[in-house]
Amino acid sequence: MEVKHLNPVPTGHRRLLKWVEYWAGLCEPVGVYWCDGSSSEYDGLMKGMIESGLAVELSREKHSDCVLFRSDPSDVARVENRTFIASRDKDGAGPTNNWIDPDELKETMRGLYAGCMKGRVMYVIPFSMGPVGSHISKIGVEITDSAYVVVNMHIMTRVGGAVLDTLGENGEFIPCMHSVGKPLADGESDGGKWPCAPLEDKYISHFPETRQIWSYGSGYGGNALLGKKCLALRIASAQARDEGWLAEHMLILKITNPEGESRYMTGAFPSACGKTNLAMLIPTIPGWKVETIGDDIAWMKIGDDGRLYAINPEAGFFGVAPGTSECSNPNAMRTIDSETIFTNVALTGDRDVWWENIGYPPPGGLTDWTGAPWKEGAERPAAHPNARFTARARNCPSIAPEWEDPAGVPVSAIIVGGRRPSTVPLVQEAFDWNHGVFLGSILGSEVTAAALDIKAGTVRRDPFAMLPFCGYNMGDYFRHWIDLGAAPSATALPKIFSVNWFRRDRDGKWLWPGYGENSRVLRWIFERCEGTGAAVRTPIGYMPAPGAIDRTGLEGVTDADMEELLSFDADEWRAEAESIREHFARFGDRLPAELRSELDALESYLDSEQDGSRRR
Ligand code: O2Y
Ligand code: MN
Repeated sequence: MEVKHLNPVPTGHRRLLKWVEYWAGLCEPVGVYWCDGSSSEYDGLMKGMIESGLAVELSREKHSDCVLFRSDPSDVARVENRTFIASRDKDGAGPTNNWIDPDELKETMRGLYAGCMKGRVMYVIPFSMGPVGSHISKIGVEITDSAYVVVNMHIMTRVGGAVLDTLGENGEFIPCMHSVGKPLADGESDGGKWPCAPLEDKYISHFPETRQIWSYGSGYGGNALLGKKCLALRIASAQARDEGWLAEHMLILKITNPEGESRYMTGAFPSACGKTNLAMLIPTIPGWKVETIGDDIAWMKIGDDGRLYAINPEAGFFGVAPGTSECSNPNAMRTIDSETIFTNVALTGDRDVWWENIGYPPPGGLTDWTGAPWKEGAERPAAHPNARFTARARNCPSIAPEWEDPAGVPVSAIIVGGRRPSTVPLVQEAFDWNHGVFLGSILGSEVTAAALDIKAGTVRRDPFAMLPFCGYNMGDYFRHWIDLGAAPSATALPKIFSVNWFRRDRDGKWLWPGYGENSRVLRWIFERCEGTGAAVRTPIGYMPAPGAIDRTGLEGVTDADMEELLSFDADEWRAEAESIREHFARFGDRLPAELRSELDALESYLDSEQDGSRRR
């Protein structure tokens, strides 16, 4: 079938053209539109969506160039149980991923894709993850039938002509296929309704060996903006393993001391641990400054000087709105003042946005995220708990000037942190690289929701916060981290730290205030990298020596609190070691011996502590 192009074809890249023609033939769109990433393209698509009723333009006085979308109630988040890693061999995906045979999956999905774009435009989005032309960046091309996806990709990635120029006639790109899975009959329109397919037809599929992404049925976030979790984490993690670098679910921040010396740190945190807040933190300690390089993903490569260099592959933030406030994250509040797409937040009578914990009470006349009138005291929240803002990194007041440096920034410290009410101290430094990998591999948060049918107090392990994002066997992922540490070229690797902002006392009270006060911990990490911070050796790592965490001006944290925050309880760690052994057992013989040795060393210390001989 002849493909109808709605605008001039901007590339002579034969493989790309053949790929687009193949999908156009199968999906039967009304035509193919090549995206150029321009502001006129963005404005035109947005205007169309506002006119069709899919989007609401917000008041220009409150939020300039901002819109609100409301998704279908069945399409509000990443769908982990419909996310697949289709490697040839089931062990390639490992015990933590959903696996389907790639041939079988492709057959099923081709059936779904056949005619799925009837009545819709097929958009082709050439995009770069990372600054265009950086040796760490990668190019992707997303096909989608969603204009919502196009405008979000404009913000989250670098789209357009410069990408095609870099690609040339034969360059490598990662093909990303997406459809909302809702064909239109003749004369039918969406009528302002969010198009998507039922849950059982949604597929977020990854083929790591052939570096392909096929997504069907969802128009939301990580399921549909394929540069983010699908490419920059699941596919990139497999590429990184093969090419000797790291694709990680980590923020990147820059911290500068009063003398003007700067260090860069990356941080892995599972969801709901305040990762975006930390990336945009305003320090409470005088003279210190934190700037943002990225809030979600870091790609890291060893440089010629043996250090690890990181880039943020993204160009925007897809942040959770509920909980974001002037108190929790003033920099995010400024970032979303303009050029922002809100999804599933509540709308005020004067076309402003509102969400739970925004820092002020709900004004009257609210419309909730489903489009229904909403009153204070209602059982359902006004904003969906996973409501999002898509905002430009360049609008963030704390963005570092070098955030787009193609060379990346040299990383001094890698931080891992979960949500642990007990056991894990406020901060600890790994003894060495392998011990740091061990700390990353056991990262997790305590589960409180009884609804999940999990015993309260159970730790849900989320190694390096990569559980939903590792595109291959997690045992091999651990191996890759260990091997990278042993690479002859890796002569000046970062130190690795574990943090826990979420310790509680026996009465359930938070022991640490968090937010801007976390700068006190970052300061200690900074000083450890400089070789100045005082530390004591404990069986679980180096911890701040008494007084080494600057508490000047910090109210509400007593000496006793500090002691508890930095304590090591052998009984708690005995239970922890048992739980780690169970966690490690999942990976069978793919678990690196080095990690087993780390656990053995911890357990042998705990045993000797019982008989008084103290071995570690
Ligand atoms: O629900 C979604 O589709 C988005 S999930 C997300 C978005 C931004 C940053 N991180 C995440 C995540 O789940 O880690
Ligand atoms: Mn994330």
